Amino acid sequence: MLQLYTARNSICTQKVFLTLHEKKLAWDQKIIDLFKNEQYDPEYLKLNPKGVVPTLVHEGESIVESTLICEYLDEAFPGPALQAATPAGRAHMRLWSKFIDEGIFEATREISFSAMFRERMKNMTEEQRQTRFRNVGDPERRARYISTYEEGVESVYVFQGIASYEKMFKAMESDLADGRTWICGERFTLGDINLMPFVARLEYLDLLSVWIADRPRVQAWWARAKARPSFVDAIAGKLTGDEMAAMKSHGGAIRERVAQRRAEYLAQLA
Ligand SMILES: N[C@@H](CCC(=O)N[C@@H](CS)C(=O)NCC(=O)O)C(=O)O
Repeated sequence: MLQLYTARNSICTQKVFLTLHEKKLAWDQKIIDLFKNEQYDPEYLKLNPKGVVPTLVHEGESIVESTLICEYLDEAFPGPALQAATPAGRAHMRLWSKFIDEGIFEATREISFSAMFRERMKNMTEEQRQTRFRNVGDPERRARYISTYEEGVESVYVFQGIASYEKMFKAMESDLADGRTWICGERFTLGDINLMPFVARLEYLDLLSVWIADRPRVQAWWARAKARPSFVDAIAGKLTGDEMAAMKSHGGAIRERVAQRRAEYLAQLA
């Protein structure tokens, strides 16, 4: 049996859930409470030395990194092929994974954090907060964390995140311009799966239209993506009404400023 370590509302794990549903696989899951620092438990660190979720354990092997887990599941199990059919197609598909792993994941973390988790951290004691900052081993990640906690949407990291999303949606609109159904062509692939949770997060934060109001092809792709049964099973159906309402109200509170910062970025390019 596949064993998946996850956390509530973990965006990286949503990619894995989508893949599991598309491949029609069964799994057992163990919830890691990130707010209780369970990701730093020495036993868990043996499985995932970075102390993050998700982690997949299959036949005694621990597989980490959500993009790699999704590729592993597609290759290790039968069911619909979720990778492009040709080497060139797969290289193109992995460019979308790289977009996510090398920019959009951080962008989403900063934007979500500035909207929501920051508020939650304000309710911690100073000691709890400092423990949380200290536990983030990587100094670069810690600096981001502290900046976004202290400055919220004014943090330079949030600005970089807003710019990363602008580049991503621009590239999507351009690739979809030839009328293709999915991001890599007519086959639904891990390229689409990689994008979906991140687009969903912006939608739940009531921020998506800041980037896609004037991008009809992305809008049409998104309507197709969220109509897939796997989206409902893996993402929408797993969120409670309270979680949805919290995301909408926290995101809505920074929406105007996010739109202004996007305009500032576009003005810099002009
Ligand atoms: N590149 C990793 C990122 C994993 C990651 O950062 N996961 C977040 C949840 S989506 C996490 O576990 N954060 C815990 C922490 O930063 O303490 C992947 O795609 O698996």
